Amino acid sequence: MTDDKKMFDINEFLKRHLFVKNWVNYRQQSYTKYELMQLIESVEAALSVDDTLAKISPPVTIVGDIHGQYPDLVRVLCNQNSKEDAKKKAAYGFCNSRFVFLGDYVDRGHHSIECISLVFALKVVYPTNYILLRGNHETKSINYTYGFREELVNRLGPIDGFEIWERFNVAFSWMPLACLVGHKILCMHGGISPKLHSLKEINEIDRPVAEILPDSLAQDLLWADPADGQGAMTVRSTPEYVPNGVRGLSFIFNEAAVRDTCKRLNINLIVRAHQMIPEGFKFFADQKLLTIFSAPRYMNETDNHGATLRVETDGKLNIGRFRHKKLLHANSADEITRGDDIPNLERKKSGSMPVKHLKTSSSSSPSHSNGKSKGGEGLSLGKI
Ligand SMILES: [Mn+2]
Repeated sequence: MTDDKKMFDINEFLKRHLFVKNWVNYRQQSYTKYELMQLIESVEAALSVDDTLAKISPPVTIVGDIHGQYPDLVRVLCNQNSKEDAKKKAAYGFCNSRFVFLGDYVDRGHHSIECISLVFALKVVYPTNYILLRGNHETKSINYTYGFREELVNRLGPIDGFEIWERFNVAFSWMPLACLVGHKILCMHGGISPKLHSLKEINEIDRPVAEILPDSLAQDLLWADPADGQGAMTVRSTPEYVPNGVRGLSFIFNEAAVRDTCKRLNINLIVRAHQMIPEGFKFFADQKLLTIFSAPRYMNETDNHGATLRVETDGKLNIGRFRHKKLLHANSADEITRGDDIPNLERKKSGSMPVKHLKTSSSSSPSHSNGKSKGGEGLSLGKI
């Protein structure tokens, strides 16, 4: 047994991902084949415990596309408190909050391995607090092409990199395809489907789903888009679903499809990701569908916000928006994360590991206190 095989410890692995020094010039993690294989094995066991339609109760934070933007992911994880929580000095952060991720952790950005390793480690350490839904980029045919495979091969070599890429895709096949938050909010990566008649049908999709088959319910959950901005497809027009010409597969659905689905499934809101939104979030169909996108300054090309959605216990919704870090704080010093909260590690006394909570008032932080002025005003799902 080599040294690296003796050393793998999931808590240390998690800690090193969250205690990142100097955001601006942060260095990427380095990985061994052995630890990634161990991580994948552990996460498969944790993922398989969730139903294909996972369930979680509020309070919970829902996060959209990440796409390899590691510093932005860490900020999302470490800033999940509202101003009310801060006043009450409530515990917060990645170890005290529940999260639903809507998929697309990998591809596009430069740190797919860090992003997927971090969320996988969180799932292993806090299995009931983290729901990791599958996005269309968590499929082999997509992440072969859009960055993940190339990143693994470049960093781990052609043989090990390719082998680990194959293993990651097996883990992806265990990810749930949708999540029900508090009985009334249905989450998925892409959208709804003409094949979705009851919530039970989602659970009837057996995992592992190695391949997302054409014209399947799974494909629509991962790929469909709302008709917003599609012009010709008016609000009440039929058909409710038309072929998705932009993606070349699945459907575009209209407002009537959203209303009918909510009624049929007895839900109040559908939350999905999958599309870059300049504001970070966008409502559709009389606020019955919400798109959340959590990769600010996507691909370093668009000056978009990121956003996350916080669902409170009483059903109130708060949307937090945040900017890409580099734009606002080009000269910022080290930023401290909650690396001291890793379980089974002795908690450091004050001074030895500084814990400086990020300011919730800053627009660079995904604070949820500003949801009111950004479209969240008066939003409540009531009892959920
Ligand atoms: Mn997507």
